[in-house]
Amino acid sequence: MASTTQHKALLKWVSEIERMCRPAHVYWCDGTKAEYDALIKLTLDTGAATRLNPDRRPNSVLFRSHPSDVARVEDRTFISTPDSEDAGPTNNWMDPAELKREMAALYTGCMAGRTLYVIPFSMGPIGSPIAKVGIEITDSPYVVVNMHIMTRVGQKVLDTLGEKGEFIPCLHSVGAPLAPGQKDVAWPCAPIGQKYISHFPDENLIWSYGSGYGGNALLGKKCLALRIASAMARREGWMAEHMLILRLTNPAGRRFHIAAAFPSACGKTNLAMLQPTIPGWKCECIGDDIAWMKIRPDGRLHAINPEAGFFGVAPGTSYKSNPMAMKTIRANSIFTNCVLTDDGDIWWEDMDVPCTHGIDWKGQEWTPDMKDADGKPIKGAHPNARFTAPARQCPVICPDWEDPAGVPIDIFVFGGRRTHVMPLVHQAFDWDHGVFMGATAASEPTAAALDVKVKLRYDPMAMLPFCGYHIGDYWQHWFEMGDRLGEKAPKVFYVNWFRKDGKRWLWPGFGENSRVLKWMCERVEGTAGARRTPLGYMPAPADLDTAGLEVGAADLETLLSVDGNAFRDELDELDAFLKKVGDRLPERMKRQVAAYKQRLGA
Ligand code: OXD
Ligand code: MN
Repeated sequence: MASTTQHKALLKWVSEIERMCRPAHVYWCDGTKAEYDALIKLTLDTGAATRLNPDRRPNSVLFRSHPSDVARVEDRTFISTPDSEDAGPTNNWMDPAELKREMAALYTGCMAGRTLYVIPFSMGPIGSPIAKVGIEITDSPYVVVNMHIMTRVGQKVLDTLGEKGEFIPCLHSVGAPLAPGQKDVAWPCAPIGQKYISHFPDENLIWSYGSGYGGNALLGKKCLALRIASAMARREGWMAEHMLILRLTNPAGRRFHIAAAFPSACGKTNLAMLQPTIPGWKCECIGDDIAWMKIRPDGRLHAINPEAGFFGVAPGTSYKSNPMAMKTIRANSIFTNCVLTDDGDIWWEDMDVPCTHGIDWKGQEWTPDMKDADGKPIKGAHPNARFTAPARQCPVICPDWEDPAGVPIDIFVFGGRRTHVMPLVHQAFDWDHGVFMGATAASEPTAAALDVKVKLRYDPMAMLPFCGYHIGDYWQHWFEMGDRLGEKAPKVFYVNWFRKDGKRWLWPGFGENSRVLKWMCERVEGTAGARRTPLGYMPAPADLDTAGLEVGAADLETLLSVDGNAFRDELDELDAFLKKVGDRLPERMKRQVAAYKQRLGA
């Protein structure tokens, strides 16, 4: 399609990029179903995608990525501010002029033989006071179809933009130009050293090159909705967080809105679609990954989900762990790096259904008994295999999930994956303590990032790979938001669903997590008991609703107690982490650390 906009700055930017990238064609996306269908057909015709059996998985396809392009590349992700100090110690920094020079050289002619797609998209319901418009330019049809699901794409966005509206330019190329007559490969991408996921927060600009996968390429998600948005949010006085949003309704009909931050692949999608096991409680999903929150005239913090779909980690998703996700992906979905079964459906590890033979994510014949040279089982699906599915297909999507005004947040939850030490749940004494809890959240690494080799990584507010500016300034922003919210600030909690004793899980997780959420809601109402510990308020076993729960008393005691020695042993690591923040470590954070050490008797 040709352009239908009169927005001069947008037309100028697109023609500049066209001159630099030299595509064979330019196509403006209109966001229609016909366009989606035509692009899916194109990927099927070129062999990039496989159509799944329509009787098993209607209107759905499977892609296999290149084995070098399977996850976000944190080593190749840059926050490029004029002053290196402003990117802070948790981001890779490059000088903007130098980075642009290097990348422009790569971008020059990089779309030869390909189509340049212009994708107008809205993060957030179109017209919401919290929403933002982005324009992604990409040479990947895979990106276009995924953006159709993950964001609101099309003419309506251009109409909202008018002739002068503000947009965030997002440039993406897979970095694989085609010479005349050269046949394309199924998953074009550039070698790892040529991949760049670059952000210029001072200009609200994103340049991504060389990868076609997930957060590296669907630029509305991590790049815009977290890295660029977090920097904008600080400037403009709101919050862009790596948080799911859910509504919990108690038997009396009172609603609680919870926003929860966990590092990638720690069960956010499962929690977002939780099915409570306790009678009378109802849970509805608003978002599974990102929350944009503003203080509204009622003085409370209101959240929207800027996305329109789920880009979820597939392995581990099953009718047991997340029945609502399984129902969401029954049709109209895109799968990446899953097993193709003999009956033309998809499969992955821990799906809880048998698969005796299929084609694995690398396109090879696969059976579950296959072993690698070291005798380890060969996985059929990549651990970071994904599904992309429209949020509206989720059976428990909240009727208000697209309310432009958002929902008022009562509770913030932080957490991570820790098989030892960290108890099931604790509550912050106050807002500043909650900021400290979020800032020092830690997790064992997962498969969502390629290049994380440490045993335990501190992941402040689950934003370590996503905060678009100095982490010390980010914490200061959190403290200041608390000052503005005062008594209306959400109450802050910390959870860990992942405690183990040897190979045995101490806590059953999934739907049973509703018991922990119930305690939180009762704390907000002031009806549940708690004991004071060095970590914060914690439920005694009797404070938690354990009716019908199959967890032994000894395990519950372990889950709900604090091993002071274990926490004291971690203080050196904590100090080393905080030291890296340098002189932008807020005074209020220092006070929290001192108070924490005193409570531990260290
Ligand atoms: C994601 C991630 O894809 O956090 O949501 O990596
Ligand atoms: Mn995420």
